[in-house]
Amino acid sequence: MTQSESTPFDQAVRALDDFQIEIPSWGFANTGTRFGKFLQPAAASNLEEKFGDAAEVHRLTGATPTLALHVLWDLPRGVADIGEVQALERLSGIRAGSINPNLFQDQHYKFGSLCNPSDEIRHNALQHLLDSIEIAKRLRCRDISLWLADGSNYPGTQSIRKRIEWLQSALNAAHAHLGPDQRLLVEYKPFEPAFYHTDIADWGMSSQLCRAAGPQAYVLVDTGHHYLSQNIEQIVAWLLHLDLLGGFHFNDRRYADDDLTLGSIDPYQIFRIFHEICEDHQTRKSNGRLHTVPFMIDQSHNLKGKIEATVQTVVTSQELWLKAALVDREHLAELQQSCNLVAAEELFRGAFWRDVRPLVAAWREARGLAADPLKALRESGYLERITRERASRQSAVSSYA
Ligand code: RM4
Ligand code: MN
Ligand code: MN
Repeated sequence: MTQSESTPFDQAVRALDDFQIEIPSWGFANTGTRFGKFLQPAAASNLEEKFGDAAEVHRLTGATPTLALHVLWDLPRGVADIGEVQALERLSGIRAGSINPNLFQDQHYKFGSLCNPSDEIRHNALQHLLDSIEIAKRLRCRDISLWLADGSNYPGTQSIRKRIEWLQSALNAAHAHLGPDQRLLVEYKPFEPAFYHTDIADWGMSSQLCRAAGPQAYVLVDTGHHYLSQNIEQIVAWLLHLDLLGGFHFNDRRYADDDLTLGSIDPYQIFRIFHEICEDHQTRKSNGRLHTVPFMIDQSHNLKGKIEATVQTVVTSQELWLKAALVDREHLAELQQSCNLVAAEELFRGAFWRDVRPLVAAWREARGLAADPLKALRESGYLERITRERASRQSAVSSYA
């Protein structure tokens, strides 16, 4: 059956059944800006609470079966904490998702981690990366998501060339430790915390590092990690073309790496990215498990309630995904081929403006989920309960800022 022969509801069911998005454990913890943290009484302050919140989001949305973990924040004792994670997986029904090494918070990373001029610090950083791969292996997690804060603040203060070599040899060594089902995802970011040069500043550098490291290394695209007005969907199209797209960290921003909720500033951008993915799904045969592109959320909910913000994000992503899935790509291809510009743009824009919320609600009801997850969250009493339980024991929790 072609896309035009099935009903919109059938198409919606297929698109939404297929759609999953990974939520981050740090999205439930107290986070802040470099100016400080505002604590929320309902914030999760241990791993059990993070898994509990993740399970609540999954119960409400049906789309978030996995939770991304940050090693230092969630498994501070490394492999020794694996048993606790496994117990929480069983208890909550949520699986551990991508494993994020933390190579940016320890004091000795002041001048970098895998690119630090000190042999000893580079060695320790690599060891942490290898430990993270081991953690992922034992938890049966496919992906290790690597983000480095490495870079420098002033011209002439570091050898950019030497740092490339150090970085490449570390990634090669990490790649050699991957299990056959594992992948190393390499994230890029043009600036912050370093403001002169960042060692993995863009998708070109990340792609090159991945290609040289080996076939199980892929590029991770964090939507907040681009210069303003950069055409992210074009980068996505290129990475798909090169078979190097490893996954996404979704969030939105107005200025820099703002980590605002997905689609809050520019929903059209997420729609355009999803369109590229949908087009790719339709045109290529599956390459097997190693190649499926995971959608992940990387957000910091400083002002909004954390669970509400997460549910809102998941709901928005489902709506934008469905809009993109319903683009009539056969017709669009004809219009593109004949350079019928206005009609092509109107078809594309029309899909974006289409109100798919009734279709998403119908899918939810068909799947036994709440038609309106945010309303269901408010009515569930969950927020009141965790606020009561957690308010008295808000302690310092490790997370960023
Ligand atoms: C970075 C990057 C990473 C995330 C850290 C906390 O900007 O997006 O993915 O782990 O923030
Ligand atoms: Mn990220
Ligand atoms: Mn970021």
